[in-house]
Amino acid sequence: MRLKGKIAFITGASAGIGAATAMAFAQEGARLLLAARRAGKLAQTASRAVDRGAAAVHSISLDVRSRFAVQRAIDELPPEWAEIDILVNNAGLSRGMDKLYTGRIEDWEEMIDTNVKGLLYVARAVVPGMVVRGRGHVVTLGSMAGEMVYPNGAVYCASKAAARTINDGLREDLLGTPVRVTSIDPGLVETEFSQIRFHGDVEKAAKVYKGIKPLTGEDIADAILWAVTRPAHVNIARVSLTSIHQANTLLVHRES
Ligand code: 8X3
Repeated sequence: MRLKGKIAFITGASAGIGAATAMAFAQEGARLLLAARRAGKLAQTASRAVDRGAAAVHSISLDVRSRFAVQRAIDELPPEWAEIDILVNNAGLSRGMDKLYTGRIEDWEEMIDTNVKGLLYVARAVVPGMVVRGRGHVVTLGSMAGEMVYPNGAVYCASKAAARTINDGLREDLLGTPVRVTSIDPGLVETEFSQIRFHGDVEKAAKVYKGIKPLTGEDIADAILWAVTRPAHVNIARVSLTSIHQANTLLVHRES
């Protein structure tokens, strides 16, 4: 029960890493503030989190791309939910795998609006309260893609490089406060990620993980839980993790 009494706000909580983090935190007795666009899926995550032991769950249907919706969601939290201890700034996605000079501009907008601007809007709405209360931890979901660009992925990789810089800048700007800032930077994780990238093409998505044992959402949730349960004076700046079958974004070993 290492998160007993703590309020954790998780964006993109309806599936994947967000939902797995909700479960990991639930098992530690956290109070979960869960946000996602898909209300139906979010309700399922919420009910599973209650079964796993969450002290309480409050769900918000939210698209982080809307600056005003994000601010309103935070401003209108019931008082018993307002004092967020942990923010898992997780909502993000990839769209398309194309050469930069032929890419769909709609895909770019969606990635940049979610992975960069959405990340900023949520941090901007939540962090001031942490500073005032003198406690808090911000976890940003970065990616190995933010460390090394791969062909046909320039815009996604750029959005994750931006997340990395934003996370580092936030840590600098919070120096002198007790608020901690961590980036979790995974390689290949098998979630809905590739299906969303390929606009629902399940076969194409499956090929991404063919012949490897990819990381799971639970593996990432485990790293997040570790980072947020260190002693208060320990700030984990970055956790970079891959499957044993991946060395970096360009080098993957596939069993045939
Ligand atoms: C996810 C990692 O390599 O599939 O951010 O882009 S990768």
